[in-house]
Amino acid sequence: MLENDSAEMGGNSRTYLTLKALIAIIFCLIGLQYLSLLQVNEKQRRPGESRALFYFERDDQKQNSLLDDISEFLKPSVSLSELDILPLKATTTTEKKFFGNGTSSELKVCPMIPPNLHGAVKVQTDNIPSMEEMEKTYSFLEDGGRFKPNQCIARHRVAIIVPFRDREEHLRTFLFHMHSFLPRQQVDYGIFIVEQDGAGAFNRAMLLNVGAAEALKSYDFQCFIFHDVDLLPEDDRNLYTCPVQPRHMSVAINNFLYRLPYDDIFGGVSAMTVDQFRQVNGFSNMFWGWGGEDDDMSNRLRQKKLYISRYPANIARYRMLKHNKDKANPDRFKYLYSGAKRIDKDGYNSLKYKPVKIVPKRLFTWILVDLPHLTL
Ligand SMILES: [Mn+2]
Repeated sequence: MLENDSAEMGGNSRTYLTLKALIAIIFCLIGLQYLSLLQVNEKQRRPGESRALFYFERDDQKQNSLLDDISEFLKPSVSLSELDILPLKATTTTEKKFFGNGTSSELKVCPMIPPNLHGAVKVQTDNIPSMEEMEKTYSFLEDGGRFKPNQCIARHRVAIIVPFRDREEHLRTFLFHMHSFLPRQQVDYGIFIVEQDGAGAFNRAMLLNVGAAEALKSYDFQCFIFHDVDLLPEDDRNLYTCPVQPRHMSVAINNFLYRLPYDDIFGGVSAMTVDQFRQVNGFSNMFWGWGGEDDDMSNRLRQKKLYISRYPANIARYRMLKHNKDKANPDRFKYLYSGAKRIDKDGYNSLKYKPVKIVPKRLFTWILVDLPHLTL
């Protein structure tokens, strides 16, 4: 009897202990989830504090003191004037110093980490100046929306390729933001706005192929950043440099609650070197209407043993501009599933198009193009 009792007792206290352990584990998990939420919401940090932090560094001090993180929310928010978006006045004076004696041969390669980053930056979406006003504001640009730093030799030559149609206001907002955002990163860049002529179904992927082809005709770019016109980066540590592996950049978008919708996503904003782009034969030309083309690229990357890389979600943050939903392409799944068979014959090597206009404007290179429906 006694033995039985004690065995029962032991059994009971064991279940009781397991129960306690389970409850403890659940609380731990809730705690961890809460901490990770705090990290995603880090944008409220003051920009000055994050200046020296780079995307691959851990902000250890921040990790250590959770209270610091919380106190950020209690402080009054930063005034907009503190986040000056135009540091270029200062650079023009150093430019004179450099080119005063007529030689640029003493220029050194730019530092790996651009020295004048702000961290979180202001994203202005209303009261955007007209194109003419912006041309004055950004008079340091060269024709074609080209920029290169003049204190050093840029490490990256980047073509920003933007598919476009009927979004004049978005375009102005985009240009206004990007030409203040990118020069601080000391990249040698150009912005290519590739506009589809006519009112037929939009073909984003083919416009990206056209942009890549035209960009390479104009300059020795090392990589492309394929960029939707309605996405604006919110943190300048999100470097628009050439990636080692293809980089998906629009990781955390406000409209998606700053969370990655799915793992293989490659749409929105993404960077590839010219080599990687050639390796996968560019984008498919078969996706007419909304959707599918970015997932097809994702499949192409996997097929050619390339990997999608990403910056952390607290840095790769974007604001999406509001617009009406486009009509989805009902055939997109059909082409998506048969993509593997087409990779070598449908893409950059089969691209045909009629350029209607190619105009190097001050703020961007405008490529107006008539897209034919290609058959294989
Ligand atoms: Mn959009």
